[in-house]
Amino acid sequence: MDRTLIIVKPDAVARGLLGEILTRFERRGLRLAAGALRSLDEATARAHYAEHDGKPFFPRLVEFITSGPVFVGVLEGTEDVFAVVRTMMGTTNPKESAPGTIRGDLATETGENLIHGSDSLESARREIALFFPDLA
Ligand code: IDP
Ligand code: MG
Repeated sequence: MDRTLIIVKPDAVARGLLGEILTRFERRGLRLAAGALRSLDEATARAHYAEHDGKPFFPRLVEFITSGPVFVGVLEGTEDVFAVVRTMMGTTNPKESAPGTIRGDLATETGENLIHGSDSLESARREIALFFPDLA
């Protein structure tokens, strides 16, 4: 069974959208294999987003993701679950996200786009190992 990592970002937790977001995945038929509220330290945030190190938005991204509690979870329930989750999230820039997606229904700004989801099976494996080493 494939698994994928989600992070419900500080903006979503602060806005009280954690339940709404998890409900969408559960109603789709996905299950939480693990999950917890956490406050990410800078080293973990930098490791998680290492592919973006050096980009103009990287410092702000690390500052944002460490700015408050996040919910880190592992979803499972179907083959290519990462792709199902990515489709449900919507595009990175919420202004372009389709209605019906999490970002398209609930967000407007790229810097506060509510949710992270692994972008491939390889990314999912790496990210799950970072946050839930017991599951890897
Ligand atoms: P994704 O979250 O849709 O996979 P990525 O390109 O992996 O998008 O970027 C990671 C995160 O970095 C985004 O979700 C967003 O929070 C932030 N980000 C990406 N591009 C920009 C940008 O151009 N300006 C500000 N923040 C950005
Ligand atoms: Mg990404």
